[in-house]
Amino acid sequence: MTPRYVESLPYRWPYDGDLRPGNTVFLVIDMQTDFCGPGGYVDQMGYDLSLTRAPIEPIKRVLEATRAGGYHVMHTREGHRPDLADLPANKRWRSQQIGAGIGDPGPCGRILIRGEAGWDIIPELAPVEGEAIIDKPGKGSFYATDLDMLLRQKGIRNIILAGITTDVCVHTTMREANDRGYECLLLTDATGATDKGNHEAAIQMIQMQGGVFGAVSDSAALVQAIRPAA
Ligand code: C5J
Repeated sequence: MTPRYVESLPYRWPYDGDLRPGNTVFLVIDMQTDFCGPGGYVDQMGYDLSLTRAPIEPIKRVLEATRAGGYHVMHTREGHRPDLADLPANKRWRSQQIGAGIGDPGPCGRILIRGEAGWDIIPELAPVEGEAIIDKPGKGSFYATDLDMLLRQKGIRNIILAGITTDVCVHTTMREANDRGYECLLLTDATGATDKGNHEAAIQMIQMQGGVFGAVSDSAALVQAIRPAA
């Protein structure tokens, strides 16, 4: 095997240079209208949508490169059943406190409910044929989903993470993946949070202890690393 690395911090990723289309997935987390579109959950809470929309263009570029290179691509969506059977009472109560009750009607349909307009992935980043979509009720993409099973069935060991929000669903997923032995890379410009300081802190945390959950890089370095040799 010829080793292949992405320039990243605090180490060149992946740790052993085993970066191939067959063992690597680009995982795009929760790029749903509810998190980055007008009238969605994040908008209803009053946060600055430009922060959660910033990763759209970098994600597009990485999608183009990973699809062209034959890498695995998967997407996640956070959301709940229409009868709210999978919505913990405390999660619902907390969302109501900030004026965006999960399950309540909003401009994009019922907030964070499966099947509603606000819950779906934004058209710019729509999955294409063959790309798995993981529907999850929580922040982490492994909890109460079949993601781990799909990854193991496909022989995937490396996970490149993008999406929103850096400090919540992306970080929780990276931590879950790291504990399961996956080799993780977070792309800083292909992620975004509802607060700039929290985005930066989440990136900083990963770089402690020699890469406590993996490594961080950006979309340009990733595209460069997987570009076919001329
Ligand atoms: C949140 C997410 N922040 N996708 N979800 O509730 O990060």
